[in-house]
Amino acid sequence: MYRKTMRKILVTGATGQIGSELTLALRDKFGGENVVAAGHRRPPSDKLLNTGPFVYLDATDKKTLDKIVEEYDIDTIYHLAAVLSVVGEKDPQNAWRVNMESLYNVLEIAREKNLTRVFWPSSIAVFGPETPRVKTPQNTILIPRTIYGVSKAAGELLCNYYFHRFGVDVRSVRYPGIISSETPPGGGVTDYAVEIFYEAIKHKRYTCFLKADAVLPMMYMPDCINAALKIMEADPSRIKCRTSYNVTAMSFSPAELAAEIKRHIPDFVCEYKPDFRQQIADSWPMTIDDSAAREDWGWRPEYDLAAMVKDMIEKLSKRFVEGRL
Ligand code: AKB
Repeated sequence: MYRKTMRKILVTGATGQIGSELTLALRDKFGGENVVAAGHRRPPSDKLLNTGPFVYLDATDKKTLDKIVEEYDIDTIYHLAAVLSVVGEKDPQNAWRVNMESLYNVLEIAREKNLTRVFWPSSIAVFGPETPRVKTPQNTILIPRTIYGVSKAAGELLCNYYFHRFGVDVRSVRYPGIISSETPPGGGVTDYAVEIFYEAIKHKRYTCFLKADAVLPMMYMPDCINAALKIMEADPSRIKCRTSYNVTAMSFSPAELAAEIKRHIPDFVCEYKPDFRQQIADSWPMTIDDSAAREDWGWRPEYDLAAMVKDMIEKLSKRFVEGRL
């Protein structure tokens, strides 16, 4: 069993939106000392520092990555460090370098040291304007228009190659936009769906950078974490797709999200001033077919739009009242 043979986990990008919560979930499950958090761009939270080891790591630096894997006897890596879609377009050369070099380093170390397992998130950004936008299939056209999407599509092929050529047990899901209350996202198109909550609670107003009817696939953080844990626990025979699995939980437009928030904050007003980010949203799917993930390893999300909004507002309102927002 994976759990019994598992010794130590390394999480790169542990101070980011997903990493900050996934690291804590892994520490709960496997013990704080067994989960090493690595980051370098954002400062680690007290919670991250107080619940287990923290190391400074730029995952494009293979020597340091290698040293950490040796020192902590790591056998499983969750490689989350990445430059996202909007930030990536500001400096495409850097986004390609960071995203590809870090993934290559992780896969090479997994091959050289015979690591047990690697998790690497892909994204709906692998799709492009030629892809069917409704119920986007698992196997379809991947011609992304952002450098982030290009690096994710190339990364999927690299993971598939390392599995078939070297037997590296790397597993991946294509995350949609992730909504969370703990750590803000780091520069993507779907960031609006987090910003809107902070502004609604603090100022009762939000100006959205996407059009009112720009529907995108989304997921709440508990489901995002569950997807990573579940695919990593599945028996290898159940992972039939070695590029990356489509996963989704809900799809909504900014107007639908604003209407749901208004049910909790009646005087909330949302305005729309679409900018260059709308063009990226237009190239991404509206809804996703994730039946392969459901059939192969039992993927099933728990949160829909109403449940997610209720939970976000409860959590952020509490922080606002306590002066911590
Ligand atoms: C982004 O908007 O860039 C990310 C993503 C969908 O991967 N949240």
